[in-house]
Amino acid sequence: MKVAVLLLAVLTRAGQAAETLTAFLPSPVTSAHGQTSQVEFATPLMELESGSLAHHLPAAMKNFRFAEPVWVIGYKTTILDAKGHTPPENFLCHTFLADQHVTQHSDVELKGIYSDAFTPEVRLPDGFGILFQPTDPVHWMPMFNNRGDAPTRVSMKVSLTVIRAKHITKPLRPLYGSLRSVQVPHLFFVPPGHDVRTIRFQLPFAASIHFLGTHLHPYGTSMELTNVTRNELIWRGRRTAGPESPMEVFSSATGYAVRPGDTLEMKSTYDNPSKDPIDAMAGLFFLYSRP
Ligand SMILES: [Cu+2]
Repeated sequence: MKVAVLLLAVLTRAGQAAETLTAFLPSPVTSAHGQTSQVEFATPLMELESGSLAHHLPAAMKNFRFAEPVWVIGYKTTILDAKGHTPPENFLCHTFLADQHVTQHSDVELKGIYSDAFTPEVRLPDGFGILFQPTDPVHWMPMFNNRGDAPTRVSMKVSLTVIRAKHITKPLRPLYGSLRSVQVPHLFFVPPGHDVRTIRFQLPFAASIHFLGTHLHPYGTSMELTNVTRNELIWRGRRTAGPESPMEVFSSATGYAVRPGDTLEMKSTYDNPSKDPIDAMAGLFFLYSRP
């Protein structure tokens, strides 16, 4: 295998710098669908003031394109301190990598992937990928939280697992994404005690859901998705252990088929053990295939 060096070629377009990702590192991930590669990038060290929530600074975002067609099959984010170590506190809110700025409240379909503090790594079900063409703009949006009393400096690093289209040996099925929050604006505050919020919506197309990942803040305990029309619980995601432990994800090669017109209900649960309101977000990131 040819060892490539990660190279960010800077193209000048209309006076603005746009990056083209042109090179790929060898990846330890194996796939029956072809040789995998790794693409890595990071923010600079970002200054986070005490109390900053869902903090997204323009200097941390990236806009780029892939130099060739790639299938994204995995996405991992890591937070590093100024010395390059993983800090004990949790400064990751959530991130999106998509062909557009990801909005929280629309029926917009996107090509993209996400991560958050309790789902820092997403691996697609086997046989599926998110296809990015060289013509697709790619926007990376990292968001930080600093709930501590002191300012801090951290960076966010991304490792994407991709299969370059020219390395595909067995076809992958494309997945498309959508994001729903229980409310807009998506940052809210939960009073002390038990807090349940629901929202109902329809998907405007027939789809099979293959992946569901949650975005919660500390003390969020579960997210549920129900097909109200069919009176079926699609999935309930909980913590894998205590209050700050990773969240479960829904990942299925078979998928859950949604018919046009089916009404879905999303439900979030928080348990705030303190005497004060706590910051919260509650959403589901969907990845689905079209029939
Ligand atoms: Cu958040």
